[in-house]
Amino acid sequence: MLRNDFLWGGAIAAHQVEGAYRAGGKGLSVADVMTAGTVDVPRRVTDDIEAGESYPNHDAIDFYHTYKGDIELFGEMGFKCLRTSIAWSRIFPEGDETEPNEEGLAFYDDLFDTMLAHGIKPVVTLSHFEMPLHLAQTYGGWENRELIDLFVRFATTCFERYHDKVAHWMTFNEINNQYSYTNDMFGWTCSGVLFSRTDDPERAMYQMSHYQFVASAKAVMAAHAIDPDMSVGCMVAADAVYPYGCDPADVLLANDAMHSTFFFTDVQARGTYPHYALAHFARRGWDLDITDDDLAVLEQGTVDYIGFSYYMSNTVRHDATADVSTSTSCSNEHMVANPNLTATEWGWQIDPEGLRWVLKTFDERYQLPQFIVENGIGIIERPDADGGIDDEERIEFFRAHITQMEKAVDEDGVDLMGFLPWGCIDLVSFTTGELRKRYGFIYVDRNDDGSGTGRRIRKRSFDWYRHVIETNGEDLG
Ligand code: BGP
Repeated sequence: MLRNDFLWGGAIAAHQVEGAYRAGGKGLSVADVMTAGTVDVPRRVTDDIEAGESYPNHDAIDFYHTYKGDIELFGEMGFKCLRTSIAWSRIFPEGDETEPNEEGLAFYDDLFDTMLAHGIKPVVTLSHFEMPLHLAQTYGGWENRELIDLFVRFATTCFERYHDKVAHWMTFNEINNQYSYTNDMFGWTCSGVLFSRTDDPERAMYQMSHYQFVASAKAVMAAHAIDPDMSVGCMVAADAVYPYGCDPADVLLANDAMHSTFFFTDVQARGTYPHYALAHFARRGWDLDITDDDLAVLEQGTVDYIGFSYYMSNTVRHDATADVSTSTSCSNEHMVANPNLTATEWGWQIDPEGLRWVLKTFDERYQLPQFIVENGIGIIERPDADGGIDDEERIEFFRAHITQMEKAVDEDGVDLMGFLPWGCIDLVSFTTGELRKRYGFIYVDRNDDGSGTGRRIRKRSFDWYRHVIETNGEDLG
């Protein structure tokens, strides 16, 4: 049985929905210089906004202007909460101002008030792939230690302003994406750095992660000091990694591959660097900028819960090699397809039991509350002749994942706070910038070529999910 106050809801992120990229005094963010891509063509990061290029985050689904109606629809589904992010560049347009932008703060005041008026608790990510562009271009992104204080200023400003409206926070979205240091996009979105321009991308990744760990821990401490009722989690992309076979080489490889997640949760949940990481730093001969003061901060600022996204599992085989430099689904060069699973059109392997595996594994490792803050399936959809959208595939996807989630709670004793389907309203894909990769219970009539009325249409899954929430997950239809 799920707890009575189980947080059913949905998840979105500022840059993937809001649009209005110049409105209300907003500065440019790293997302504003990312072009549109596809599953085969990676998004490009441009130095400036190039004339004639398509930047899908500039308009997104125009949530900045439509949020009142959209939130009403979420309320109709019975959402208990909605996860979104605060665009850092709405609050500190350049990132290094000493005073925040009041217009940006007021926007989120009204957004959160609107949610609360519908009985929807805001769950907020502070940095979801949208740091101010100025910090990336002038400071060198998270390679620069100064970003710690700038982030903490931003975080503190938000905690002080919204503590009576927002109880659940997360610091850095999918902080572990940058573990894929052969892929420029992930360095850019997590840290404002193009790995291909660094001398040693792997070292840069660990150094930037360290500064973010310190910034995150300081934010946790600040939140607790401002209002002890606020809880702050980490947020990682948790993809289960399986050995392809029982060859011990595969098993060891899969175990190591999980460091792409555990390295980040180990530091943020336990407050110390794990032995395998210290051994790795020593083996590489790196002298990373990690001070004794930093280590003390990490120990004090451990997170209150593990927030994570779950989309797929991956499988590794020691005698296989894959090109992962543009992969959106795996950071491991030994990745192979799992013959037991099917995959989406974007190559993401569908594995509901992998969600239970992740929940069990985190619980056994940390004994902390967990929060599934993203899960979902991207599908190409179009309204049928009657104007409706019959998304049975999405319903099946969620039915299977929620079933496994409930087993993890009932049979494995996992302490679970909530479940938030990603992209509860269609939005701009992060990895490809496409709108055609639709995740929502609500269809948005907007296409990649800019056409469409913007009209919102309830898909069949809309009523299905409303019923799931109504029965607290007892009846999955
Ligand atoms: C996660 C991100 C989200 C989101 C989701 C789906 O990596 O936290 O921002 O977009 O994945 O990915 P995509 O949009 O590429 O399908």
